[in-house]
Amino acid sequence: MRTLVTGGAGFIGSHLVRALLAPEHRDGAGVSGVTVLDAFTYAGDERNLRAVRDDARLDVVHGDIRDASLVDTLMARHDAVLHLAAESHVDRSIAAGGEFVSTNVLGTQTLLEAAVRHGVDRFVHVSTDEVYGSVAEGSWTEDAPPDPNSPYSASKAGSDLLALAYHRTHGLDVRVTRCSNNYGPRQHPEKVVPLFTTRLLDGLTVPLYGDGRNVRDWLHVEDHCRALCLVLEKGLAGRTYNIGGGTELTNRELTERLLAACGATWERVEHVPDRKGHDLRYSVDWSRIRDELGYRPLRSVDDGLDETVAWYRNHREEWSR
Ligand code: NAD
Ligand code: TDX
Repeated sequence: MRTLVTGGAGFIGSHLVRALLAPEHRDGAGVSGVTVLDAFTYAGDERNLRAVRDDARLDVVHGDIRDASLVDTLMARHDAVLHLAAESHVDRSIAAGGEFVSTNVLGTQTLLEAAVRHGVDRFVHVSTDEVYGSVAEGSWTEDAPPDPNSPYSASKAGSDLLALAYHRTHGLDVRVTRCSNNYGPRQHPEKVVPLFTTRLLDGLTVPLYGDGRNVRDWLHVEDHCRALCLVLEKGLAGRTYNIGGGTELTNRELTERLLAACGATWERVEHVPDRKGHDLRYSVDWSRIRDELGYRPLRSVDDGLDETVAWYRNHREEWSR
């Protein structure tokens, strides 16, 4: 199976490409080769693919998912699509939403049209838990209606619903995943874990939004990628899978752990005005992917965060920009 990974030079995409090319996936997922399609925006980085760039089974195409002609040519040569390319940062979407609608909605629709035209076997659309909006108590199941609050999550909800509509209308084998917050090596330093880590390592202060009581479910990126491989291999057409099972932390708790891992104290925390429309808590019920596909997360947040901080400490050449 020749697989097209959009956004494969980004944070999660580059971990996924490594996972797909790993020996245990050669037979299991039947992946014979991987093509990365990535526009190399500010978030895409050649360095993220350094470990696999000499692998003959990998082809990297610099291009835009909104380029219908390029997408059509590529789709004709692939059996499966893992679609991760997106504008991904909430704060940027609050500052300017245009690229989010253009890339996340129109880009996804361009890929779906081409996938139908070429009879692609499987299309995994990588969505997010943010499409459900905030939940004060309990956890969203896949049946909860989307109720997004930020321009980012609204654009992801649009693309998520389009993907499911292409299954219902055209019979395309679409599988949608909605994952919680990822952390791990090679994440862009705009996101809170690498932002705080790199600033602490540089002796700077870190900006904690509002009262710091917002809650996120933190999942190691390798657990997310294992779940995506399972959905590609064993998922069902038209089905949505929540992916979670990390550890829920308030931003204050997360900050506490990062301060400890970097040998710093609360004096380095700057309390700044809250993010507009800041969602209080995201939480997904991930029993479907556990019961149907046998997924469970393997990484504990304690070890995972410590390892992640150690990675940033030891790999300055990979994140200094
Ligand atoms: P990222 O910002 O690190 O990477 C996005 C990649 O997409 C980059 O390599 C970028 O160059 C590429 N890209 C952007 N616009 C493009 C375009 N028009 N054409 C082609 N390529 C383009 O994002 P990430 O954190 O790795 O997230 C990947 C996907 O997973 C996104 O769809 C995101 O919504 C979803 N997701 C992320 C998280 C998380 O915690 N980071 C959680 C759940 C879901
Ligand atoms: O400087 C900061 N200070 C701060 O307090 C930043 C950048 C963030 N925060 C807070 C806001 C959030 O409550 O930390 C929390 C996490 O923020 P982000 O890292 O920006 O992630 P989030 O907004 O939760 O969205 C992430 O998870 C879901 C990804 O960026 C999305 O792509 C994914 O879909």
